[in-house]
Amino acid sequence: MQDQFEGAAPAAVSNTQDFSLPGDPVAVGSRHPLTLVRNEMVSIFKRLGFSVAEGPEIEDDWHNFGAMNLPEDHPARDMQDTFYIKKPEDGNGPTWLLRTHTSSVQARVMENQKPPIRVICPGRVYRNETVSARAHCFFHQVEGLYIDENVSFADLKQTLYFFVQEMFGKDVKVRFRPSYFPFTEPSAEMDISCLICEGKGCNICKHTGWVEILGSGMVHPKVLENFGIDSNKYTGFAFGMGVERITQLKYQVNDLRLYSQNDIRFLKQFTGVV
Ligand code: 2U9
Repeated sequence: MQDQFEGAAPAAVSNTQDFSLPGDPVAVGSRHPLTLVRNEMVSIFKRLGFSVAEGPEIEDDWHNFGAMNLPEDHPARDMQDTFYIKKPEDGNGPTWLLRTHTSSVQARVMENQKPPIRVICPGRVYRNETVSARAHCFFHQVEGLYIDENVSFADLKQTLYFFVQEMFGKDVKVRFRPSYFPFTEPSAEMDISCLICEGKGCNICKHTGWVEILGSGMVHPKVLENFGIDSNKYTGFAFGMGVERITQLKYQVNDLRLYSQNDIRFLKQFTGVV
């Protein structure tokens, strides 16, 4: 049979419809602000040679807590803070939970790769919190891990300084404050000069001129040894930050609930932002 389009006469031209009129407008969607900021964070670290790893949101106790040097009696392990799916007392077998940080992904990377390791792990994490403007039962993190010979705290500082300059501009100032995390020693939190008041003091920075944006430190030797990495030969740094926090500072979003309410009036403000 002859192809009906080949050499076929043109279709009859309708005299009741004007095909030259513009079509009905189609609403154009936009990327979620957390996706935009996550992508930007990932792109900055990729430029520094980090690769991206992802892992499961449902984790076992070892990858989320044990391997990270969180002792049995650490408060984070409490039912109040962690969503348990199955505890050992529920029956035989391992404890299953919703990961409380993406460190569990770095743990899986360390299990499967030898140093040098340079990886960032973006993803959703869960904490058993009452939902409010300032807390949510899930949020998003980007964590990083760099292990090699001769990695120092100076490397950590320079990497994170590069990150904030790319993210917030060259005028941003940084400061490190000593802190404590079971998985890093020494540990430090990093503040940046408040972008809203430029350090003069406002509600966002609680009139200090500084806002905290991340936690970091040198990987605890016990964590390295948990994965058979010789802590006399290798050192490493790690960091973790909340994507919601970075987005709050970049776009002045002051209620965490806005991120998951799907209110089109909120989301459409990001149309056109790539
Ligand atoms: C390995 C070893 C160490 C990841 C780190 C932090 C410090 C930290 C918080 C920031 C705000 C979580 O989103 S938040 O609530 N994170 O302060 N995270 S060091 O340390 C690691 C990770 C993996 C193997």
